[in-house]
Amino acid sequence: MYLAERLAADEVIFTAWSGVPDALTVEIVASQGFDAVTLDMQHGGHHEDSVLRSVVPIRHANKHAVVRIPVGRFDMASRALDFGAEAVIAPMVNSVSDARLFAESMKYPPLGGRSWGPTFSFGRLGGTSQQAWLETSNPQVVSIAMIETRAALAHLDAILAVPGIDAIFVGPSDFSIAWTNGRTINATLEDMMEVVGQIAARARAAGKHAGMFVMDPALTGRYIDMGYRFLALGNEQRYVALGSEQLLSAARKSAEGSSAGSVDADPYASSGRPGS
Ligand code: 3PY
Ligand code: MG
Repeated sequence: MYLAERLAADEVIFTAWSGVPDALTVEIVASQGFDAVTLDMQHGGHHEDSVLRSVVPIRHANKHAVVRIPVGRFDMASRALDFGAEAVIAPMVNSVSDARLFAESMKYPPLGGRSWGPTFSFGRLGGTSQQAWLETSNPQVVSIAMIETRAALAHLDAILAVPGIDAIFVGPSDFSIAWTNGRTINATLEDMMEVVGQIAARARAAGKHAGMFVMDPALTGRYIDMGYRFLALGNEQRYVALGSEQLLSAARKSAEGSSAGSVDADPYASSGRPGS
């Protein structure tokens, strides 16, 4: 089933977030319990070549491949689709004109201006004939515009009304900076929850999907109740940190009182991890 069909059925989709530009790492991420994997070209290390290669293990794991392009790089949106992505997330869509350019790169005519050439995606997504591909691609690819500034909020209804924009996705870190006029970076800021809820409600009222980057997994239920369905969790750094912490603390706990006597404590327990 395509991601577009699952969103249309109002399913909750959990996407992993990958910033390590390496198909072998993406293979490991894709084999976890997520529904989709998002390859991040904006703040993550993914680039054209790593996206081209990383879609393979994602498809092999029967997951949906999603790509977040860098700001304004709508040419990469078409390329991500040609590589086999089912959805593209465009950051900082702050105006109707940004939204139009994005939609233009995602959809074939007459809806948009996407150029023909599904060189890799045809095989990777089970294309049958060129004619069928032309007829089914537009509804099957999902254009996701990020709402993460006050300008985007001011133009939200007009952005949602752009034909070819299928969903919005809130970037809560950038949005918190905007919401507090540059004073705070806090993706879970309680003060912005009401407007975050209104964004999802307006998207749904316009017949579009809503997505959210979930920084605190305990907020997941609240976001779902607001109407968010496409939910992004973590990145490789976080998966490794959480998994290592769980393994090591279980091992240390079991080692206490063993014949080894005491074991070294977490070396970073008091000083914090490098880079954190
Ligand atoms: C943000 O929170 O600003 C994001 O872009 C999340 O990916
Ligand atoms: Mg952002």
